[in-house]
Amino acid sequence: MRRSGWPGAALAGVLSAAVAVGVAEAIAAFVRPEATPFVTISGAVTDRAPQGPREWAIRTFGTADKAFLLTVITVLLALFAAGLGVLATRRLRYGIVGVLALGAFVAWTAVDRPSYTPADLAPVLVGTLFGMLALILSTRPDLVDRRPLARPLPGASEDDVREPAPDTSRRTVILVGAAAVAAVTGFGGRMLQHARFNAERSRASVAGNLPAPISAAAPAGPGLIEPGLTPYLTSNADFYRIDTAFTVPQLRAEDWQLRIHGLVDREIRLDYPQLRARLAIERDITLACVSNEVGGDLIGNARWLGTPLADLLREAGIRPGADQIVSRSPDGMTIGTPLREVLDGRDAMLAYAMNGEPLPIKHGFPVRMVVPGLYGYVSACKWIVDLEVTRFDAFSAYWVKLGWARQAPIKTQSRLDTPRDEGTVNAGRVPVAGVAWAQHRGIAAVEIQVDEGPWQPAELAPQTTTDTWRQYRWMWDATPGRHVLRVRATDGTGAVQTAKNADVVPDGATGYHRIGVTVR
Ligand SMILES: Nc1nc2c(c(=O)[nH]1)N[C@H]1C(S)=C(S)[C@@H](COP(=O)(O)O)O[C@H]1N2
Ligand SMILES: [Mo]
Repeated sequence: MRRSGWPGAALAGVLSAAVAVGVAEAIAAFVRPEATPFVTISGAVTDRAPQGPREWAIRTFGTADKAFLLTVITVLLALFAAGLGVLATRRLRYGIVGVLALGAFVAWTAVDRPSYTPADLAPVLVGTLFGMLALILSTRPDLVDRRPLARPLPGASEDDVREPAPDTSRRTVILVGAAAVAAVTGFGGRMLQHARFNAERSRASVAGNLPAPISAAAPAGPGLIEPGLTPYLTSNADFYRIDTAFTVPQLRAEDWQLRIHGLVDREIRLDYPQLRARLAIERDITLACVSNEVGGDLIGNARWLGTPLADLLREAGIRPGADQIVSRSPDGMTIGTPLREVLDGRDAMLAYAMNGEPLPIKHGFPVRMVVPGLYGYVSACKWIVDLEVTRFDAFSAYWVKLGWARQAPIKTQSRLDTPRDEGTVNAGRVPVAGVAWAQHRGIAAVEIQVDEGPWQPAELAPQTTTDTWRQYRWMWDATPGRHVLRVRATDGTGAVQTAKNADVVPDGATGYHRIGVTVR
């Protein structure tokens, strides 16, 4: 055949990769959604990304950091595949070696996942095979040309005869076929994955009869109402989400089991009905992410229903020397929590409901941990299935290995919600309002400073627990011009929030939130 130009060859490479990915998606529907190439590659990259780029991605894309990573992977894969297409057209052997190398790399990312089982290799192996086939067919249609050769003219070589055979149409058919296979297996595989591995029905089936708490969350009153001010309770839909899961783990309540083991006198295994049959408590607890910048919104306050964790651990019998509990989810996350805080009387819980509904799947259905006063990465394991009582010097959890602190109590912080940063307001009485938090110490005071003026005490919403944020409001007599507003809080121990600016790494940001406002 005539070696067609490089755009056609590149397209053939890209479509072959699409076939490989599509077939892998379809096979994963029979293994598990976590075994698709995109998920395993993303996982391997996430686990190895150096702190700098990781921070940059979170800062720049926020909770869209996963979408960003998927885009980068897609673009790189397409470029590599295009190169393979061009290569295969010239030297098929090299193209095949390239496909095998890519397949081997993806297989390695699958094996690299903490939750790896051999079945996870099926999608990449079958996908690679089909991708290779697609590459051969689309770059060298002559190799599968079964038509009898035209009789050579006297003196002409066989090649001369075959060369003019019209095959652009065959090539087009092959490319269109590859695109169709990729689309059908890819989208079909996705749909099948969703149908087979979706916990939504299980979640609906346990929604009707949530246990009544033996001790309810203390009613906090109506809270402060002010346009732009964060409401006291965050709805499930508005609650921030932070996790490393590229496909949200789909655990069904009826399959769920928690194992408590390690440095304990007796192992405990608990299924979902057993968990819900235990004493239930309901608590308002403000969850915060250590990656929350000053003024950021990686924080939310929910009403959690669950069972006290300390009771369960005591039933298991904690052996001397233990100082950490490591919680695990099926996607391989490990979260290390100090035992001391869990046992010190605070409302550490295994939660199964959030704001009156079973936990949303994204927020850990069927069960997650919540510990007031500790950042999420050291306390709030979602989709929890395993609790190991151990020692800090025996095991470092996921984020700790990546350079974050082992111990991470939430730092006292405050945020200005209204007026908006860089907004414009009319001169006169302007409400300045927001939230302040110092979980498990409580908020005793919030003050506002205008320009370099004195700190002014704000009005606080009633507080019934030290474990939540607290709304505040201060009425400002705003005069025309440009002003800078700052806020600071004092916690329940009397300690004033530090003015010192610190980055989120390794154990949470500090500094005062400040905004610029134009008054006209
Ligand atoms: N299984 C699992 N649990 C997890 C995480 C995770 O990546 N995987 N992230 C933690 C972090 S860093 C935070 S801040 C909270 C966020 O909980 P949310 O997504 O429900 O707001 O979950 C924690 N629990
Ligand atoms: Mo977090």
